[in-house]
Amino acid sequence: MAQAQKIYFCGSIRGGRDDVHVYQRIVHVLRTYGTVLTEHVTDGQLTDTGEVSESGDKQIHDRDLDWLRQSHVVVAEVTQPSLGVGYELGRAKDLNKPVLCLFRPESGRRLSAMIRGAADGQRFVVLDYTQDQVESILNQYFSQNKI
Ligand code: 6K6
Repeated sequence: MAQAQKIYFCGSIRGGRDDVHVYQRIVHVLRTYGTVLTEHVTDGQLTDTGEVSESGDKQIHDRDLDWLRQSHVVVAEVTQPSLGVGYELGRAKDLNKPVLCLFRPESGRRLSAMIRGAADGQRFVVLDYTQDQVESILNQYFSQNKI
């Protein structure tokens, strides 16, 4: 797979940072498939206030949307509910980007109907998984989808 492929990874920041270790594991695998534009989402120093940032919110929003437009594929960890991730997924769907959403039912949560209900099994895919399946699920997705 070409390293030139640009991957936009989404994960909760102000929605809560409990799953940052899962984001790190996912992004570690994604790096083998291309360039991850949003590595900052895995920053272990970043709290749910986003205090590490010196950028204003408008700059964050505009830069992220620019990256989203440039991306070839969007991968989102959606277990921890996040307004920002939901917004990114809606924009990605409108841009007709290939989207993979990953949800862990073992969290005890139920995924929003607006995300699960958006799945079409092709362009917008929602998969339930456990952490030990990260590698196999991503390998399968990227080998089946010639993005
Ligand atoms: C600096 C270093 C790390 O984070 C920052 C500043 N904050 C953000 N920087 C970049 N992207 C952000 C930031 N805050 C939210 N986002 C985007 O929204 C990310 O792409 C995430 O996928 C998503 C998280 O949204 P919230 O609502 O959980 O914050």
